[in-house]
Amino acid sequence: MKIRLIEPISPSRHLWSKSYFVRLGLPMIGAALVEAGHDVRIFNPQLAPIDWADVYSSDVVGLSSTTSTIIEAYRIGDDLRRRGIPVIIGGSHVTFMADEALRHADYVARGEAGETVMVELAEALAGDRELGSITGISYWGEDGNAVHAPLHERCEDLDTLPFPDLTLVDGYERITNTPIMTSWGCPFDCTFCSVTAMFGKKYRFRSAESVVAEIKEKKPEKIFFYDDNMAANRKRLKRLLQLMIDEGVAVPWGAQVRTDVVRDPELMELMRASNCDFVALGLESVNQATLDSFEKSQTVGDIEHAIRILHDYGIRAHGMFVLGADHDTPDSVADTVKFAKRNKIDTVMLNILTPLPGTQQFEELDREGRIIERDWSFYDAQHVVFRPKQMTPLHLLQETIKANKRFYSTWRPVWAFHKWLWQRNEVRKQRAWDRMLEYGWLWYYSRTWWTAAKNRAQRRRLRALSKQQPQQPPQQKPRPASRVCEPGMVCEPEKQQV
Ligand code: B12
Ligand code: SF4
Repeated sequence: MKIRLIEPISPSRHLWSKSYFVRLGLPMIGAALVEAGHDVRIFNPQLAPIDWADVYSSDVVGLSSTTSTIIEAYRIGDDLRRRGIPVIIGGSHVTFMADEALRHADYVARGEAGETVMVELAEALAGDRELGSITGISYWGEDGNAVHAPLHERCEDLDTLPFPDLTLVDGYERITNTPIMTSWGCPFDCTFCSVTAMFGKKYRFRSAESVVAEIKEKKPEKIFFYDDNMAANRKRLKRLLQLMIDEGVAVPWGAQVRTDVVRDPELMELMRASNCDFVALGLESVNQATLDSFEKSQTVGDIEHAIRILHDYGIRAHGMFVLGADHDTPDSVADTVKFAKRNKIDTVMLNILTPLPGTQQFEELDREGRIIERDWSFYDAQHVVFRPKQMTPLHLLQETIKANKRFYSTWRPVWAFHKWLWQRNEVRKQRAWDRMLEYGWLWYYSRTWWTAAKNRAQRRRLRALSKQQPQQPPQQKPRPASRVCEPGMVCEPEKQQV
């Protein structure tokens, strides 16, 4: 069967517009489909343009999406269905918004196990299987009602999953930082994060042997481990890093970790020895009350300590912050940048708090009537979609843009250029070049944010909203029972307008 898979991108310019990172869901699904004998190509417009002539002649198209890309996925889904091509959408957004997604697709894949769902759907479309036998899928039943099959069981042994096949993605040669995922789920439960709702609180990880086999197969120059919390089990991470060193595949790598990673000197030594280049830290806030409200199990002291130790080991720290929580005041945003500069955090990502479907945060803000934006394309952590408690939405937006400008000041790319110019060591020279491009883009992005029509429109809207009195939260109504609302999942709000 001719199957095409598409990862749509956000409709307008955003923080990640210049990056070549693909999510691994489609390459993994693609690998499973090829194994089952299908003809597969994957498109991600960030890497290469979509070959529409090819897509329009396929037997079925699979779309993968997050909340900020879902509007584009729906647009593509509507177009394909008008042409009579069956469409299935999967990913973290539709897992929690299946009824909404069914208005733009024939099938919706909820939860994990996309690789099994897609292979089984292809069998069903070929007439070799009953649709009703597929778990984790939603579709329109013959009586015109939505059918939500129970979720597929969580994969207990990640070693049984196929290695994501990046070569199926058009333009994959542009991927310089090879993505590899070694674990799913996270034992923490931060209120704003949808990872645990999607992949569970149980930390599941692949064997070190399986990961090293994938590295050997892909022969990367650099690796970005996509794990949400790479060091949630330190013992297994130590085994993996040791094996990477022993097998001679310890290329420069980066990963997302928590600040607690620095508590283990043996692990830090192994990270250095295995060429850990940078870590992305979920720092979230420099306001302790906010950290506590996020249930982050982390103190401001932990953050300062972690940055110091990482730098001692020669590892760059990328700090990811979330701004606009109920305990944040207008000063909190500026304080974050001061803190980041004082502690010499190498790069920062200043995210505006974004209530994502599936999270406790979404539930709460929706219940309190504080969600002010229902266009999902604004749910990219660079726009304000809710009414903050201690400042106006416009204030939060403007302060965040200003803070970005303050952090990514002109001297950063200039300094990196200077280092590149005078550096004689080839590896360091390349690093300085990469830094210059990164800082240059973030400098440019933070200064031209307002020039995008979409962003100007949001500023106008927020300005108008900021003049209005906050509305009283609506009377709480019990949620209607819905078959799609399963344990750990949030039901769709009734008033969704997509
Ligand atoms: C790598 C990553 C990134 C990369 C690349 C992302 C990209 N190209 O979009 C970067 C760093 C650029 C990034 C940026 C952002 N990210 Co991100 N990211 C991830 C991360 C850590 C891994 C993604 C991945 O490969 N997962 C592994 C694969 C296997 O999972 P998957 O793609 O979901 O696929 C599974 C199922 O969903 C299903 N499936 C998926 N698609 C399909 C399609 C079909 C047809 C079928 C049948 C099944 C199916 O099958 C797979 C399992 O078998 C995830 C967290 C996570 N654990 O997934 C967050 C995550 C996807 N990101 C998230 C967010 C919020 C963002 C940002 C908005 C945040 C920000 N602060 O900037 C931006 C948005 C960027 C954009 N594209 O607009 C959220 C999305 C939640 C949501 N509801 O949308 C996640 C889930 C993390 C979280 N905190 O909750 N991200
Ligand atoms: S923010 Fe990080 S630590 Fe918290 S639940 Fe999500 S993945 Fe886990």
